[in-house]
Amino acid sequence: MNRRISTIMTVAAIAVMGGALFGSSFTSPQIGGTALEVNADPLAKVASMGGLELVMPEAYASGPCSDLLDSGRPVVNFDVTGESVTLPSLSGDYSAMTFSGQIPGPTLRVTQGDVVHMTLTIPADEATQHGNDMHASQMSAVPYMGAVNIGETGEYCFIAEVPGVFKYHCSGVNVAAMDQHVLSGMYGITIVDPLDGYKRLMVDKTALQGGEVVKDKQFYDADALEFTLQYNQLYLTDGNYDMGKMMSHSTSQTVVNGQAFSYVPNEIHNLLMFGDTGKNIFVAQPWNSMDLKQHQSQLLFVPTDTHVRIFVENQGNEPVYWHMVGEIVDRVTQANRVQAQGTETWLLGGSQNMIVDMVFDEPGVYVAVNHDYAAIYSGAASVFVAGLPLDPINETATALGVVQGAVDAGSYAGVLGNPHDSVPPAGADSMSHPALNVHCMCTDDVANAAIENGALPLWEVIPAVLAAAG
Ligand SMILES: [Cu+2]
Repeated sequence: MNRRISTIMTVAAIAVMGGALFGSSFTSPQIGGTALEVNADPLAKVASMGGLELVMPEAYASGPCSDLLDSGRPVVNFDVTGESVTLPSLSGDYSAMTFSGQIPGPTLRVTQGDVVHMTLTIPADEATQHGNDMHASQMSAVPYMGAVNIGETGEYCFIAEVPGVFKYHCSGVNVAAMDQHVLSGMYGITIVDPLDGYKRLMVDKTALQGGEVVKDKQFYDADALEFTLQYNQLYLTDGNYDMGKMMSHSTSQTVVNGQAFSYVPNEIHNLLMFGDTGKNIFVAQPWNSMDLKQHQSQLLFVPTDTHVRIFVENQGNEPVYWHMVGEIVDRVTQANRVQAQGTETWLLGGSQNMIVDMVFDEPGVYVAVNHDYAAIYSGAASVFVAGLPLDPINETATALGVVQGAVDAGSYAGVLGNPHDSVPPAGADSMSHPALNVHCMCTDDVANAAIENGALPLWEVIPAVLAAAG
């Protein structure tokens, strides 16, 4: 049974129990009376728990791992840690909670039918227990889910039966403070690729034929250049999670892949465009400095006339009205079933996902937004540059002798790479990116691991290139 249904049944069971005790006069103030000897204000208790308090008979039972690991299906191991760390935000450093030192947590990618073997380790010096609720699974919350004790490792296994994008998130301390843990950064996605691969993409076009306008549908192979965008909110007061702001939906910052304005120009692009690090080329560039290293904002680069696939998840508390300024979304897919084609905007509620397929027709600068103005102005603006539209950069790149890489790639990713945290692990239908640069809302350890895996630390590479060019 799905664990959300199981939670609903828990609520139903409480209601039935209350009804039996109080008959038709059952009201919530009576629950708070002495008869049940529970918290005087159940709603306050639910609020302080961050959800419903479930009774966990065994802390993190092993689940069906013993059966599934030997089932003959492919097994994909997914090992994460639960770690509280300090990370930067627009309003200064804040107390973040992470899976494996990064926000979002690592992206898990499997093929439909694979067995996922998840382990969650809580380091001995961590301040709190954590859990992991993976929406790609279909298991009861009890007994397989629960808080993992400090200094211990929990595990569970499941078959990824349904293709698509699925959130995973910390379940707090047996649901207590779950809101704090998730909204402080403990979330990520599982991508379950369809067993028979992704569908080819049809794009509506017209053509002139003998003076008449006729339909001219364009088809693109399933292979695509892929990105992930995950939306959430930060609710902060003095660098700490503020539950009151969450309850009143008073967003402090809207984050995309863990950072407000994560994919906008920085001083590198200022320099390439204007020869001046201080001349901003976008309305909001809060992450300009090379000193910010992996936290410096970066741009997303794509060639034109290329199938682009974006895995989008709303991890947060507010709706996401997903729109690409300057383009039309050619297709929206959920669970490998097409939901829309040729749509301007698509709405994702909390814990909802989609796969966007689109082709950028013309060279230019496009902005993926949550078309809620409060969200745009608080961080949900992610800049895609399609093709090679920025002549000054082309000239600078030519002068530096690096333009050929961009021309070959059809995008500036051939010179600067794409931010590594926006690119999912490769699947069967993935096009490879020409290069990746190091960008993440993550610790230095995570950034260093990305460098070891070949991603470019632009805060070192660019000054070196410029110094070499004199
Ligand atoms: Cu947690």
